[in-house]
Amino acid sequence: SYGPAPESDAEAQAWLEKHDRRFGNFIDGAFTKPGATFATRNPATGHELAQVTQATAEDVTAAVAAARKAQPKWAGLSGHQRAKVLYALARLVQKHARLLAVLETLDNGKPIRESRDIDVALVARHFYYHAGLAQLLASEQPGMAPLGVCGQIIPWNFPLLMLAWKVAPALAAGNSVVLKPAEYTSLTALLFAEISREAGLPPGVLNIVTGDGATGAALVEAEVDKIAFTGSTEVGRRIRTATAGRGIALTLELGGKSPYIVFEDADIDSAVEGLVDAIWFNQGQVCCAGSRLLVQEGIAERFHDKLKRRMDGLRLGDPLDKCIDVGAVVDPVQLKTITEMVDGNTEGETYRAETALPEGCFYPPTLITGLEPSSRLMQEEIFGPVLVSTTFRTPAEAVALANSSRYGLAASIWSENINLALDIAPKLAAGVVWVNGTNMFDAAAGFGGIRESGFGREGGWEGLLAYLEPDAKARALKPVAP
Ligand code: TXE
Repeated sequence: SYGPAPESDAEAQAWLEKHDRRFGNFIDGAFTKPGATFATRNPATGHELAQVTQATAEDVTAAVAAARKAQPKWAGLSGHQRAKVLYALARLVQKHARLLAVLETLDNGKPIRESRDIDVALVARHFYYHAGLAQLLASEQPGMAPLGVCGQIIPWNFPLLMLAWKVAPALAAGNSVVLKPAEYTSLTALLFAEISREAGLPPGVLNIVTGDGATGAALVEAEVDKIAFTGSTEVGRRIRTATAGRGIALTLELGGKSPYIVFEDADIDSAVEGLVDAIWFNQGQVCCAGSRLLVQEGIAERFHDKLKRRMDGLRLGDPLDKCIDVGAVVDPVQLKTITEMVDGNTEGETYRAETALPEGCFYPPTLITGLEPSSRLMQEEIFGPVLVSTTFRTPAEAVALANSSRYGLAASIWSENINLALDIAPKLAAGVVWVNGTNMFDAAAGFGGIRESGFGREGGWEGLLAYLEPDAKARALKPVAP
């Protein structure tokens, strides 16, 4: 490894210094004075990056009031006028791409190669795409109206990308937003707030409140018209209960244990390489990670051997190093959860990659073979760089195994026989199915799950419709706060 250039994060450090490494909330177009704060750290080194405000229920109320005040004027703009701002946001994300990517990597621990080439690139794509939809809205969906104020709660695995998935369609449709980033990773959302000002987004249309689950719970209780949540199934369940009966819109994108099915006629090298993306991309902290390998019996041994050799070649280390394949796990709490789940398992055989393991918040790429389908690690989301594996004999058995999960987010099928793949795909209980591929996303394709992976779609027209009311008249009848 060549290691990161020494000046690689100078721009990010300068940005943090500009804010005295203390951040307030972003409400009505300006940063508020920091309140009680907590530290956000670089998980690769343990260093504190900045202090971030723990937003109170009063802060949340103020943010919602600002959003309420700003929303009618924003909705009153033509789609073309809103598109101009969304295009400006997309262009400014590209202009500040390097700073956004480095800050994301510092705060989250993901390899810079990923934040630079995947996260930030997809964020820009998302705003470009939704700028286009904003322009089409009146002609394609006449009579539809925005919901009003949207509360959005996002996780820490793709901090900026999850912001884009939620903010872009909400704004395109004429809603205003109060967004709460995850407590481990607030920094890129705060930088994005600054960028939104530069793009000319009117004050109050986008507000950011930072804090932990208590801030999230306060947002769920606030006078919002919709909650959009991505995170754990457990918190999703709580939010569903809390919003039930209030008549507000809700979308939930929750956990997963997505099957990665390899048939014996698959191109084995490609399927092995695909697994590197499926489970070691972002340290396996991906809701749709291909975390459950189902491999046909006849090739299982050969496949596992090849996979182990590939695992040994993965390089762990400083996420700012462009040669690194696997970065740091987001936080010591998450590392402890992964460690306890793997150490608590007594079944099957555990293989840890023979690769140098840096000190700190790192976990080695791990493969556990020979597990019973009903075992805990086969059923529960680990949300780390740990792949579990079992074998099947027939296509029917593969489908049964794939579907024996409480989740239903994504699935991958690997076979050189397209008839087999197309026969299996519709039988899988999953919101997204990839054939000879994995983790492929686009702003134009709706993404979301079934079963305990949640409901609602993000991306495409479906994702935009989740931010619109079918009948504009219904909206007009709703009481609007002064
Ligand atoms: O998630 P939480 P955590 C899964 C994954 C992971 C586990 C725990 O298995 O190991 O969840 O991660 C906010 N009301 N996923 O604890 O708590 C919280 O502040 C309102 C899968 O970090 O669900 C953060 O902003 N909001 C997942 C967001 O919810 C609340 C991504 C997610 O945090 C809240 C992340 C409450 N009561 C974790 N409590 C995916 N599907 O991608 C917390 N929050």
